[in-house]
Parts: sequence; C-alpha cells; structure tokens
Amino acid sequence: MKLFISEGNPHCLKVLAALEEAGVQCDVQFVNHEENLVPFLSRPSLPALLLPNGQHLFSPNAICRYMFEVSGQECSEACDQWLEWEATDLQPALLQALHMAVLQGKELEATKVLAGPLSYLDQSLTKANTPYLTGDVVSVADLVVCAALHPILSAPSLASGDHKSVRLWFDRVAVSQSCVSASHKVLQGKGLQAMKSFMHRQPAPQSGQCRGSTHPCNSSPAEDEERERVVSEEEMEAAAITWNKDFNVSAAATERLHPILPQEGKRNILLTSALPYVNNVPHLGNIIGCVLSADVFSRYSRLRGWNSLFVCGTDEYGTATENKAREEGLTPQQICDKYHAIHASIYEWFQIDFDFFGRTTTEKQTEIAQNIFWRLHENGFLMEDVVEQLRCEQCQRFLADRFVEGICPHCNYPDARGDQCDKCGRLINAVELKAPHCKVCRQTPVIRSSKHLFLDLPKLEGQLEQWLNKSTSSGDWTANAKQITRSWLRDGLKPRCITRDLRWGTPVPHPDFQEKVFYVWFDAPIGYVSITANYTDEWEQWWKNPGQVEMYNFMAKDNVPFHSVVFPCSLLGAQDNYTLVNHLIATEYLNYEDTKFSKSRGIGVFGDMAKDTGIPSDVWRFYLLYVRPEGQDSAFSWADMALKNNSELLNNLGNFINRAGMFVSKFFDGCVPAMELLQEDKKLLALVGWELQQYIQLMDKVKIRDALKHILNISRHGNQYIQVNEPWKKIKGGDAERQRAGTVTGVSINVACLLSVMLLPYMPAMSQIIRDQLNAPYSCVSAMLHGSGAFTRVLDAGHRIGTVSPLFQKLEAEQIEALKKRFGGQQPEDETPNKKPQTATQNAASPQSAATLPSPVIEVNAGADPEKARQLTQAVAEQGEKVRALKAQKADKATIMAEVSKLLELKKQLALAEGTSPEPTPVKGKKK
Ligand code: B3M
Ligand code: ZN
Repeated sequence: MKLFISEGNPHCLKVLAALEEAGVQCDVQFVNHEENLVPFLSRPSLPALLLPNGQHLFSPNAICRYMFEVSGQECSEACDQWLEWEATDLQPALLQALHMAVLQGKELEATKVLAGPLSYLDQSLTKANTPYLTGDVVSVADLVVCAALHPILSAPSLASGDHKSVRLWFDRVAVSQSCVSASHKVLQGKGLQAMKSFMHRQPAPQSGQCRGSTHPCNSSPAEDEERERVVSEEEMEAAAITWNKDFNVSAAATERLHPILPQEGKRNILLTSALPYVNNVPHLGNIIGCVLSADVFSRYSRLRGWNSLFVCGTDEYGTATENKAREEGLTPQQICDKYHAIHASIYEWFQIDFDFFGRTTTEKQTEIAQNIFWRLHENGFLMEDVVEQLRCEQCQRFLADRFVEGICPHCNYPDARGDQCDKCGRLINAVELKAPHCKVCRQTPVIRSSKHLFLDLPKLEGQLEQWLNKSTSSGDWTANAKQITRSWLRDGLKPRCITRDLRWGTPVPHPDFQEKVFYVWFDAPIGYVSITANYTDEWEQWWKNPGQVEMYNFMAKDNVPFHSVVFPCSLLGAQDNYTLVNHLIATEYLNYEDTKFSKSRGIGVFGDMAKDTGIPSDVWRFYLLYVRPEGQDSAFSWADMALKNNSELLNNLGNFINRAGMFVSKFFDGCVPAMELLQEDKKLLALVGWELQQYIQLMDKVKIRDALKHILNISRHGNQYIQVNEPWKKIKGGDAERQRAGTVTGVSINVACLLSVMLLPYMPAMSQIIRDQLNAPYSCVSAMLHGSGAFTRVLDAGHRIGTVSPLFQKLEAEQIEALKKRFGGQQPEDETPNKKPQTATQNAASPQSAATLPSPVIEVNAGADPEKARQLTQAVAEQGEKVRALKAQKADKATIMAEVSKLLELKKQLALAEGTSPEPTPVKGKKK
C-alpha cells in the first residue's frame, strides 16, 4: 500500500492522521500537486492511496475509512453521517474560508463563513454530551473533522471563542499524537501559509456555493473586484517567463473531420444534451438547461484540444406528440417533421454547434432499442406484471403519466404529475396519485388492467450502486445530480414499467406485447445511441468503449434520475460493455422575471422569438450563461440583461478591447509595438494569468457561469491598467515615455487576444469578430488553452492588426421596456381577436407563431356549450377592440379599467362555455 500526498494540501492532513491513528503499515510519498497518479482520472487528485490490488482510492474520506477498516475498526452509521456532513457541508465552507484567510488575508470574513457549520458541530456535541462525535471513543469521524478544521482552529488569529463544545472536543482530539504528527508533516510548522501554493491552484470558491454561511449568495462582480488579490514577486516573475515563452504552433486546433471517432492517446469526450421534446417550442430555460450549456462545453473541449463529439436531437415519441397532432390536424410524423425543423432553426440561430442533431423516430432507434430490450430479456432483467392503469373514459384513452395530475402520495403536493412530483422529486406510479384527474378534460379517470413489462431495477441495484460510487467520485457530477440520485437509492429501487398502450412509439418486439410501444423514458435516452449511429456506422467506438471514452450528459435537474438510474440500469443489464455517464451536469431552473415561463399564458421568451428582438445571438448567449442556474435557481430579467449588456459587455469588455485596438491603429500605425516589461506590466500578467487559471479550473469542472466572471475580471484589470498608465498621454512624451505607451499597448492587445479566446465558447461570433479585428491567427486560440493553459505573447511586435471598430451596442431603456411588455404575458390589450384562451395542456405554439400556425382544435367537452362559446368568442374579440381603441385615444384610466374588467369577465365565461378552467388572470399592479 502506498499513500501519495502533497505539501500544504489540507486534504492530506486527515489521511495522514487516520493512517497514524489506525497504525496501518503503508509507505507515504510526497509528490507535486500536479502529479496525476490515478490512471483513469483526467485531473490530479491528491491524496491518493494505491491499494495492494493495484486499485486507487482518491476520496480523502474513503481513504480514512479504509485505514480504519483495515485496522479492524468498523465505521458506524453515525460515523458515516459525520463523514458525509464533512464532505458536503463543512468542506465547501472550509475551502472558502481557507481561500479568504490564506490568499486574501481576510481572517475575519473567514471565521464568518465557518460560523454555520461550527454552530452545527457545537450544538451536536452539546446535545450528545459525549467526549467524541460518535460516543466515548475516538472514531474516524473525529479524526476527519478535526483534521479538516485543524489549520483554521489552530491558527491563533482565527480561533473564535464562540463554540465552547467544539473547543473542548478539538483540544481533546487535536493533541493526539496522530493529529500533531500529521499536521507537522503536511504544514511543516508554517501554519496557514503552508497552504498558499495549494490554494492558488484551487478554483476560487463562490460564496453562493457555501451552504450554511450567512454570506450573500450573489456577490456582484463589483464586490469580487474589491477583493484585490495580493500578487507576489514570484508570481510576477513566473508570469513574465510564461509570457516570453514561444507559443506552441503545433498545438494548433485540429480540423473536425467526419466522422469524429475516439483516438488513441487523446481525451475522448462524448457529449450529450437532453433531447428536447419535439412538440414544443423550447423557451430560454430549456435552452440554457441543456443545448447551450453543452455547446459551451463542447467548444471549450475543442479549445483544450480534447477530441469531442456533441450529439443531440429531438425526442419525438409519446402521447404529447399524438396530442399535438390531434390539435393541429396533422399526423404525428408530420408534427415531428415540422417541429424538428423549428428546433433545428432555433438552435442554429443560437449558434449551437452540434456535431450531429438527429431525432428519435428512426430505424436505428428501433433497431438499437429493440436490441437492448432483447438483451435485457435474455439476461433476466425484465419481468411481466398486470398493471392497473388510468383510463379517461371521456377522452377514450389510457392516460399517459404526464396527462394525469393529482396529489402526491409522498408529500401531498397538490399538483403532482403522474410520473413525478415536482415538489419532492420522487417518481410516482400514476395510479398512486390521490384525487387523480385527466389533465385534458379534468374528469376523474377509471382504473383498468393490462399486462406490461418491467425493468427489474432491484435486481440491478447492486451493480448500479457500485458503478455510481465510482462515477460520482471520479467524475464531475453536479451537487443536485448526486443528491437526487442518492435520494432515489435511499428509497430503494422498484421495478419500472417500460411499455405503454400507445401507438406513437418504438414497437415492443415481443409477440405477447404486440399492441404496445416502449415507454418514452426507456426509449428516449437510447436516442443518444441511435442518433450517434445515424451520424456514423462506427457508433460503437463511442458507445461500447467505456475505457477510452468519457461521457458528459447535460440536462435540467428533473431529468436526473432517468440518466443516473434508469438508463444506466438498462445499459448495465444489457451486458454489452456500454459507455456509461462519467459526468452528469444538471442545472437548476431558470425563471422568467419573477414568475415561471408559461406557454399557455404567453409569458417568457421562447426560442423562436429571441431573434425578433434585434438583440444579437451572442448577447443572448452571454446573458443566459451569465445567469445560468448553476447551483441554484435563477431568473431571466430584462432590466438585468440591459444592465449587464451595458455595464459588462459595453463598458467593461468591449471598451477595453476597443481601446487596446485603437491605440495600436492610432499610435502605432496598426502594428503591435515593441514591449519591455516593467514591474507594473508583470503584475498585470500575473493577475491575468491567475484569472485564466481560475477560468480553466472552473470550466474543466463545467462551472460555466462561474468561469465567465473571470473573463470579465480580466478586462476589468485591463481597463484599470490602461487607466493608470495613460498611453494616450505618454505617446506624446519623450522616448522613454513613448516606449511605455508601446509596452502598455502591446500588453493590452495581447490581453484582448486572450479574451477573444476565452470568450469563444460563450460568444463564438464575437470571438471571431475580435480575432478578425486583431488579425489573430487561429493557432493562438489553442496556444493559450492547450495543456495547463498559459498567457503568452501571441501577437508579437510588428504584427499588423485589422480594422478596429466598436463591438457592442447599448440597450436603451425604452427598447427594453417595450420588449418586457411584449413578452411579459398577454395583457388584455395584446390579445389577438378570435384567439381562444388556452388551457395549460394545449402546449400551443408560442403566441408569436400562433398566428402563422393552424389554430388549435379545441376538443369541446360534455360540460361545454359550443354555440355559446362561439358567441362569446365574438364578444371577447369585440370587447378587446374596444379596449384597444380607448387606449389609443388615451382615455382616462378609470374608463379603460372598467372596460378591461368586462373583457376579463367575458373571457371567464368563454372558458366555462368551452369546458376549460379559466385562465389565471394576471395580477394587477404587478405590471413589469
Ligand atoms: N425530452 C425531457 C425534457 O426535455 C426529455 C429529455 C429526454 S433526454 C433522453 O425535459
Ligand atoms: Zn380526459
């Protein structure tokens, strides 16, 4: 057994302490932070324990646990709980606190960040009233928590006296021989300062990530800026050396050849984005949740020189499509064709650069899904059962899960869907819903039985868990993905029905189930495989190659269990060496202003409307990524979008790049001047280099939103640098002054070039425009991001730049006001005549395109009165006209309001006459 550790790495403290405490025989070797010892990890991870069987452990707590187990001491459940708490609650806060204390010298803030976890620890100790965390003897939990807190609690400047029980406990554990000796070895008596080099390599923690702290969650860039980093002499010298290195032209990006296949010796990345339902126009929340996030990462992968394939496509089967077809008077196939094209054009506008955008209704899908089915069948992972199903007699059909709603049997949430509860996240069997009703007609459905096939998840649970442990610890799974998956497993897996009584689906090939199709959630993820198969016949090189391929799945959080449990079980059960997900990236939800996107209420911006706003695709991308719901829900806001455009893009980023370019063209005839670095310049290089490192570390971990902030930090540094050095004045001075102007300009133009590269994943068109203005070759793109990433002088003295022009446009207040009105939900005056109110289930196309689409056929229900509905439709239209006319005449407010309320009343009656529930009326006075 061999344990690899690095100096000043706080995670190494605990494993050493555990090793000594357990008294296990083991070699210990100090290595560099960068040393990657675990063969299947893409990044170095220390500490790492090499086991006698050649396997590695690299999660610090797993190593500690193992040490204790080897020495014959079992880890109790209470102990496990503390380890879990340490990893998920304490660690994030601790890293943030260390970052503040070690790198920023902000010790007071650091103690504040830890206040939450320390109080929790204090209360637990007080309540338990035992000397140690889990009882009367010291356990692995004590060692781990104590060693984690050791650097902070033993620093005199940080020791807070508030937590008495913690203090007593700490003094008891920390004096033990094992703790003292571990701390001596790792920190070498240098205290917090010993961790400086380690902390520099860590992504700067975002305060929002730190649960349990009283810190504001969304620190603004301005606040970030305030925390001026102290740059050391060594950093400046190192930055200057890097800057002067010849950049490696051979690292030039490789062409994308068709087909892209895994390559020996490369990092091979298979990237998927959740397959959007074909029957809907996606809204901004859908776009940021999957395709846009995946696109950014795909572009970034290529910048890094990784070999990646990005596939996606439309999810086309299922009841929703059948319904849409009925509404529009088309066949399901026609609906799919039509909406597939709509999706494709929206994504094209958003510059989503798929390697292949396919669809699930293909022969390959049938072939592969049926193959997986038969393998599961042969391997004994399917079982038959008679199912009670909900059938709506009114609508004369079995109700697909999403078409029945009711009260959640687990948490009593009143609006649970038949497949899943949005509140507690649990999966539901539709017949378990309390007070179920058909979503289309609101009638109570009846229960009917029918024979179905089930995937035997309990039988696969063991295998699944084993795989999950490895995947979640070696890969990057977002916290929500891990948590949702864990809660699923905690409840124990149950068999999942994979067949449905529908027509529009992949047929079940089994003779006993001829009338049935596969359930969409069994079928859809197989779409990733079949779409790849439609891209290349060599698809198995990606999909049956887990040793060589790393898979990233991007999705919104409600899709997690299907990707972390159900689909992996299908693939594991097929026993065909399938590639399983390594990194599961799930976003939270994006809201619209202070409400939800709602197609039926016409609230929010849908994909097809973004281009009609006149705001460039790049700016849309920028803002969506800036508010990407990463770690917590976030909201799209027009006012904020205008603000970020005007402050960050125009005044910060655009301003800097434009000034740098203007200086070169105006003062130096368009040629990059000679540069001679002074301390001040080196300081900028160090600051920029550090931001670049942060960017790379965050992007490597798919923290897309956090990484973006570091791009903006660079231009902020740049602006400040220009401001302080005033090249426009120096150019008019003597030789020395003119040379200063030259150096500042030359450094700035290179920073601008770096910015264009870092911006590429976010704003591809803008990145190209900047590179055109700088006349920068594509080779400099890869030069700065390949390998460990470095800021080098890619535009050397004498390089001739292109024509410089402003990059961004201001968004004016009036323009934004108008857009906000247009998309803020249908106000009465916006109502198109003859347009019927829509029920929530209709999923009609966006209000914009409604005019161009065949109007939806509303099925008239028993309680409805078609004749009356016709008259009312007419009346609503007339009343709408009247309101509009009054507004145009600028009549007084009271008169208008009176007519508006008549209009609303008419609409309510119309809804009743149509047998649908009335539209929720927009709240008055909340006009945005
Ligand atoms: N179409 C659900 C969704 O878009 C579904 C994803 C399938 S991924 C295989 O939220
Ligand atoms: Zn019904």
